[in-house]
Amino acid sequence: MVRGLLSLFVLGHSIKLLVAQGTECSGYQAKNVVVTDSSLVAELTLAGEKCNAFGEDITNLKLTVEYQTDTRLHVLIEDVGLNVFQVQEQVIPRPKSEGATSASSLLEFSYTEKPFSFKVTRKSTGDILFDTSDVPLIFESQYVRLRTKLPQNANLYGLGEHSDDFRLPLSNYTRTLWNAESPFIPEKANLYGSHPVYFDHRGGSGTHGVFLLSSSGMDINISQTDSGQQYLEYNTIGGVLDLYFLAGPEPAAVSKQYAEVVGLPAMMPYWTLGFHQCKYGWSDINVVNEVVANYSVAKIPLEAMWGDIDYMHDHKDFTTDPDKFPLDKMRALVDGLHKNNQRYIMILDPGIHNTDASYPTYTRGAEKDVYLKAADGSFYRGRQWPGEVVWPDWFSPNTQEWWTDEIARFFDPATGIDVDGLWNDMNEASSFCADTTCFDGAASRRSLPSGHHPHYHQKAQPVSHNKRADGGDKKGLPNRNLFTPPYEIHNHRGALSASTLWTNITNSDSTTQYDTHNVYGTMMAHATRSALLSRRPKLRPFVLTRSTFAGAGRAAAHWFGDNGSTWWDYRASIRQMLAFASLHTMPMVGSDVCGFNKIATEKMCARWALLGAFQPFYRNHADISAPAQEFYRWPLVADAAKKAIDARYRLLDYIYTAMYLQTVTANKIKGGLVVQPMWFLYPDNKNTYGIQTQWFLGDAVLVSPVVDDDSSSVLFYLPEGEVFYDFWTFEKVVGTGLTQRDEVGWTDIPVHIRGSTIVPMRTESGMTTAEVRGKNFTIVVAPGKDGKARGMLYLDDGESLDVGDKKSEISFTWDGKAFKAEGTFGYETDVVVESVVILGGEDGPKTRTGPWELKEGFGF
Ligand SMILES: *[C@@H]1O[C@H](CO)[C@@H](O)[C@H](O)[C@H]1NC(C)=O
Ligand SMILES: *[C@@H]1O[C@H](CO)[C@@H](O)[C@H](O)[C@H]1NC(C)=O
Ligand SMILES: *[C@@H]1O[C@H](CO)[C@@H](O)[C@H](O)[C@H]1NC(C)=O
Ligand SMILES: *[C@@H]1O[C@H](CO)[C@@H](O)[C@H](O)[C@H]1NC(C)=O
Ligand SMILES: *[C@@H]1O[C@H](CO)[C@@H](O)[C@H](O)[C@H]1NC(C)=O
Ligand SMILES: CC(=O)N[C@H]1CO[C@H](CO)[C@@H](O)[C@@H]1O
Repeated sequence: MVRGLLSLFVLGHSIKLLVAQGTECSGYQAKNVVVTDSSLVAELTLAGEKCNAFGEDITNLKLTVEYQTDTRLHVLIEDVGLNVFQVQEQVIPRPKSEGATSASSLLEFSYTEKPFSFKVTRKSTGDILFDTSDVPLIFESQYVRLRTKLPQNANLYGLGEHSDDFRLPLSNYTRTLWNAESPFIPEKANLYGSHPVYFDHRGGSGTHGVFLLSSSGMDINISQTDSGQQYLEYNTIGGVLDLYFLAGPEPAAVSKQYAEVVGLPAMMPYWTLGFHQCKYGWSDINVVNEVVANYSVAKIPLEAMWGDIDYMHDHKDFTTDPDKFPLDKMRALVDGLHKNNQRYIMILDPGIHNTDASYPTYTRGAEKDVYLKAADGSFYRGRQWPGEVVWPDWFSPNTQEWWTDEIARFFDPATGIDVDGLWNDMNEASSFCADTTCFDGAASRRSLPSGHHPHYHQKAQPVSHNKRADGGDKKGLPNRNLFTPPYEIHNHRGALSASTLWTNITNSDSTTQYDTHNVYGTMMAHATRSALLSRRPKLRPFVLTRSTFAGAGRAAAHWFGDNGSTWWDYRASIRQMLAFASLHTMPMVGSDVCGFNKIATEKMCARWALLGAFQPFYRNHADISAPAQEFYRWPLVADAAKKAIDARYRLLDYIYTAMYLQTVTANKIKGGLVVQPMWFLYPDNKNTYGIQTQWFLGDAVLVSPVVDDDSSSVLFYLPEGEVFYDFWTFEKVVGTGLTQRDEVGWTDIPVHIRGSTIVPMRTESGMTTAEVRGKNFTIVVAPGKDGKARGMLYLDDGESLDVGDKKSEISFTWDGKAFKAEGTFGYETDVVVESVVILGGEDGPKTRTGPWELKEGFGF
């Protein structure tokens, strides 16, 4: 008996393995195919027996193919009953078809009837971009598998959030997407966000993108078959196959095409490009005041101060600690900052403390019924910074109103704290609950050592969750095991529900956390943005979020979470920035400068101050357990920071212009991205494909920092024969490939201006961005090999949500002899262009002196 059971179990196991390899599943058959100029619709019916690999096969599917634009092809495979969960429109409003046809499209869809498979081909080259014929499609209640063949040595990027190589490994590699609090940003692990989009770069024949619009937990396996065929395979635990193919063919065009699907990133207020300082563990308000004063004494520009959870009373949102951070002193701090044109930003966590009868935030939320519910209808509870907490259900109809009201009350300029932006942390959502007994357990620490994660060891229990009729409402199939699904994704925190909200709880719109887990943080960021908008309807909001999902850039900026003060993390910040800014269309990103956990050393912090100054979001932040690391703490770091911030602030309008271009669809300038990897600009040059320690800020400024531990040497790449100019000396440099530079000082960072560009710079920087806005411009012309150059300057008031016509879009051209500035000049300013500097002349740079007003075109 026992033996029989055992062999049955072993047999079951090997069937699962065969099934996972796809040899046992028969796939689908396409029938009743209807083709029009712009679309194809077909029925897909299970072609054989159900194989029930990890759940139950769904017999009838519907395929819809739509040529939406000439560069975007949409392929949707969904259940005929429309019960399988699909991401809510409020999370990602679906892009409309713009009337492309199969004839006008750059892409072509073709299919095989049985077993059903499809191919996407680039017409101009005949290149097969996607081909699912290797193994049959599996579409089950709790497991969906789709595999595509890829070329050998493919150049793949994306599928964040991760801290792995920027160009993804091709063997035995799994990208798990399941948002998780991830101290120390471990390698080969799911981190705080989920971005199921990859870029496949095929050198001269073009770049394309593939976006799977799914918030389901998944393992994306990238490897080779036994016969050596390269593949990428989606293994999701639910959802439909909602695929967008983006044709490029230029890499930056793929970024723009992706943004058109998930939403263009929000335009940032000008001041947010200043330097920010934060620390968890500033013990009281006096210390915060001292930090502000010490930056001023050290003459290091400080734009914004941040309040971590220290300011709260017992870590409760919307409270201040009466002894350490009393409200009157907080108000005085913020007043003082504002008088100096500085800013203040505060943290809010999603967990709301629920056991204190005199905590009105909780009570008001309870009255409005905004919290997630447990099986018995009571509020679902867990443990977070304040102790026991409940969590807002961002899909509940009253949640926005409650959150907006709490924000309006607490941050009321007349009676509360007049913040300039908000920070959403712990919103994966992170729970300190390791198991069901946690309500009487002790509070955990924030920074669990990696490896020390709570695992559930609970038996699988089929959970019947179907309180509604078979509605065809895309809200999730009934009768699934939502707690311990049969296919186990490689969540580095352990079980699906470990250290987060239980996946079997139901949201108020009757979807479940099982399907919506990965959008929780993004929903919070959207709610926070809306609250800030109703508080100050005319101003652009600023929200920083830890957890993200595809399209989160519409609402928020992002930092890379709780990294460490190590050279490894310093390097990781570059590849993480490249992925978020250029692929995931979230340009306002950066890591905690000088590192969050552990001890920052003087030399490393000096290098990081320089590196951070050339990344979009520039904030120094450290953990409570880490020693203070403000830039003024060490002379070397202070010098590095002053030099770095001076350069950044002179480039502020150049960066702001790139930010503007990334937030609009216009294709006025090729590129128009805030950060680009080198291969975006040299797509034919194979040497650039793997580079992850250099980047372009905008499309002119190439940054090549020292990256080796405690080193003074750097090996960087300047493409052969291309013209560059040293940013610091304006000296002309012709690229010779890999270039070694030794004795790079601790306050130095190699930066070049790419030939053929024009960079508008302020003549001087200032202690705040407000001061910088009063400085004049000098326009730096960097001619390319052909002697020509072009660039752009965007100007507005820096903060209005809708600037209307009050903006200037000025394009600059240099044809080798004549300089021209033309465009629109709707933004009124007294600031002038003092001079135009033409680099690369026989006897060095030539300066032409103005002044020219920024009221109309000019030239010489
Ligand atoms: C995907 O890769 C992971 C990790 O290597 C592996 O455990 C899992 O079985 C793979 N999934 C499938 C369906 O092969
Ligand atoms: C595949 O990767 C896993 C996890 O990184 C590792 O344990 C395993 O040894 C690797 N297998 C091969 C064949 O390289
Ligand atoms: C500020 O500087 C003063 C004088 O150097 C020093 O005593 C104090 O510890 C510093 N405080 C902080 C918070 O940096
Ligand atoms: C989720 O599953 C756990 C473990 O089976 C169970 O204790 C809990 O009641 C379930 N919650 C809901 C909301 O179904
Ligand atoms: C800008 O240039 C104008 C005209 O040359 C000059 O009057 C003004 O003082 C300059 N502003 C600054 C801040 O240097
Ligand atoms: C500070 C710290 O622990 N950094 C670690 C970040 O994660 C990588 C990869 O797991 C480690 O190598 C670093 O040491």
